Amino acid sequence: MLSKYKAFLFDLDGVICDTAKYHYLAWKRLADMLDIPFDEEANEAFKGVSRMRCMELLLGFGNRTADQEEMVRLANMKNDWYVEYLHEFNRSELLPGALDVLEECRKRGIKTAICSASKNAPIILSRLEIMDYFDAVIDGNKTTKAKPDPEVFLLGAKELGVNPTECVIFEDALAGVQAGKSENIYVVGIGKPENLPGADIVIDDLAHLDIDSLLNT
Ligand code: B16
Ligand code: MG
Repeated sequence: MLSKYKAFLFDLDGVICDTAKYHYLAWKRLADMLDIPFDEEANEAFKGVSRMRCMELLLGFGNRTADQEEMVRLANMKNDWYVEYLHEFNRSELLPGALDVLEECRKRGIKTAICSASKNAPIILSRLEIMDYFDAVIDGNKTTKAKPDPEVFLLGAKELGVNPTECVIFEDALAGVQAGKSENIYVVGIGKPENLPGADIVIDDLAHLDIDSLLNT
């Protein structure tokens, strides 16, 4: 392989699979319990954001505050519901093109890592039966700083044994795009260009990825 890119770093939720609706159901259940207004539009702000930051945002929507202990209790409640919903999760939740790109990486010898904020990444990968497609999994259990800090991507590159600039990041959240660009890493945004300023290219989903032209960039 002659390309300067040796490894692909994938965000999980919103790039490989669609967990957003399950996060939404669990946050909505908590919001209803607390009598805080919350809808799918408000849920957009939670994408790519850590669990405790989502908790702060939710309380903010209701002009509420809570001490740290109470916030952890409520966030744990939400997570228990979310994990319960994940029992329904299966390969049908893979986003278009995800499996094809992962298989192509294996064929071409491109290293792969998951670089996600989610502490539930191992459960999700196992439910999707795609664990074997990744050489490294960096998730919310291994990081101390949330995106837009680049920690998760730098750890991914390190675990794969490549330089960060030899990687391509695939990311659906603005904070993830900013994290990658702060280290001068090539970022493919997944979603709408207007939501992902700074990404090197933006495509609707991985089904629209042209690997040959990316590797020749
Ligand atoms: P958990 P990503 C993120 O995953 C989700 O987009 C975000 O909505 C969620 O709050 C965060 O993981 C934490 O997830 O509560 O499971 O630890 O997009 O970085 O793969
Ligand atoms: Mg994401």
